[in-house]
Amino acid sequence: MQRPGLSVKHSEICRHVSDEGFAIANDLLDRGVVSRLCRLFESSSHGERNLLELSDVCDLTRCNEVRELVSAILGRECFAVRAILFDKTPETNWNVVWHQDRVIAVQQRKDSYGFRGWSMKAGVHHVQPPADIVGGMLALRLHLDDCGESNGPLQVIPGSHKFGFIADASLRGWKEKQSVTCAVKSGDAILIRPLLLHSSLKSVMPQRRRVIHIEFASCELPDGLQWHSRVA
Ligand SMILES: O=C(O)CCC(=O)C(=O)O
Repeated sequence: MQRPGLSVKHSEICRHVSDEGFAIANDLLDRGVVSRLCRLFESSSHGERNLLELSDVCDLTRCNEVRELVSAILGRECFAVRAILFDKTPETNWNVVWHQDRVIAVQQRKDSYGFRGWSMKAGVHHVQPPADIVGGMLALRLHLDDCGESNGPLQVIPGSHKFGFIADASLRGWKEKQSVTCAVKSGDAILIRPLLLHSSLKSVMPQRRRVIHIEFASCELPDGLQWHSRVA
């Protein structure tokens, strides 16, 4: 049954994210917004971290199209916590092996039960929280360039987000399951639960593949830990 206040399109996306762990939202961003963002990231090479320090990216997390979509899944109280640009260019091209996104960015290191594997990335503390915290999050991948079969698209294993942290020893079995290739156009978005197993191939096209990857959460962290960024 459709939740009250949700469009049919949003309720279908919610259902797909809940059952399969991902969904594609076609034409989420209009051409003008995409062109502005392409100009902003014209000279980036392989990627950039800490994008929530840029006002254009904060504005993007707050625009109606993004807010309505993300809050249909996480609720009205959700906020953006981390944003990264991924780019593949003819000069900087790579594949990403099957993995789950397990770490979050926090303001300070504080010991708390179930938080482990502390590291620093681009001057920011990162840590793996308990699986229910990262499992409750949502990533929105906004595509600035077309990303078909030959331009390093995201591949996912539907349903794998429901199994918490998947041990390396079980990965082999998962990799034998049917994966889905998420081919998208410029302006489309892919929503994924961070615990969904995903990978991507090298691009075999002499063309850029810019993706703004934004993570959203809707819960507080325990024991005085604070999300590194919080854009609501
Ligand atoms: O955009 C990609 O190719 C996947 C990147 C990714 O999932 C990651 O680095 O965690």
